[in-house]
Amino acid sequence: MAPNTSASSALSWTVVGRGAIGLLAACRLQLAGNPVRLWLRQPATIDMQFQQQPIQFLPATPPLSAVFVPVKSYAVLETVTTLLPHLTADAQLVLSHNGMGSIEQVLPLLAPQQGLWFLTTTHGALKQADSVLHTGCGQSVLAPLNSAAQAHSNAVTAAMDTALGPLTLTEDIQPFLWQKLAINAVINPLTALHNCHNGELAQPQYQQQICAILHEVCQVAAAAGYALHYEVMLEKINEVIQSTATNFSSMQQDIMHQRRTEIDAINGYIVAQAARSNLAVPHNTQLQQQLLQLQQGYGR
Ligand code: KPL
Repeated sequence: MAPNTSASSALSWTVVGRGAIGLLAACRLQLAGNPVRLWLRQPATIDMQFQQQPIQFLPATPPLSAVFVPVKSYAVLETVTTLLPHLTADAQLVLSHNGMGSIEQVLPLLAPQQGLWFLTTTHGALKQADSVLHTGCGQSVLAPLNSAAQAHSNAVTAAMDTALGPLTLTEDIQPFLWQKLAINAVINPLTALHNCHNGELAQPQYQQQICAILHEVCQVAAAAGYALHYEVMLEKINEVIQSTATNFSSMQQDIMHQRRTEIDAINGYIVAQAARSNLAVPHNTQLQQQLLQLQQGYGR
């Protein structure tokens, strides 16, 4: 998609937090001439390096008109609630995280002219002490989630294309979220439980469990009205295992660093949706329980 730079400069962007994907987006936007500010728990000026260039981010100053919210699924509700009093009447919010379930929580909180978007990305980024590395060149899918978002489509689309493009704009994010959910439901908990690289899951001993998890996800997606083709998804999952073979998944990293994981928005979302449709999902249920136990072991 060709970026519309005049429209993107019409919005002044704030990025929430200092996670790797957020900083990657912030650096790319700022280098393209769109000044970005950071919304941090403790407001601060952040100096960092990106592609051998020094970049400085000033703390965000409300009112905020365009906010990229790349926080973990479990932090979305609290983050948006904190942002609400600081947003302009027609602010645009872009959510981006693994898992599902946040959109329906956030939509009712916004005023009629405030737009909500979701962006799902395959870019990889790694944060180091005072720099961010673009470790995997991916792409992103962006969707407006309400009519107030559609009213600002050009400006938000152009900015997100600069930040995390190449971008596909879609009217319906749900099929993309279900596909990503299927990939994360397999790779994330297995790599976290076995404390391994994504590539390890290509070993024969994991194949039966991968098929069982995916089979359940496909059943639940179908019951929710989104057909996921089992064979196609299995191929996609194997492609991601191959293409990210030497990477650790985000959930493996969360467990490794004793942080809370996104298990409730990934396998937990499957379990909750299955219950609504009276479906049994023993494999996803067991993974959710195992991960919750691991987290509880270190008090998360
Ligand atoms: O999204 C990911 C994650 O780690 O959260 C995958 C696709 C599994 C890549 O590691």
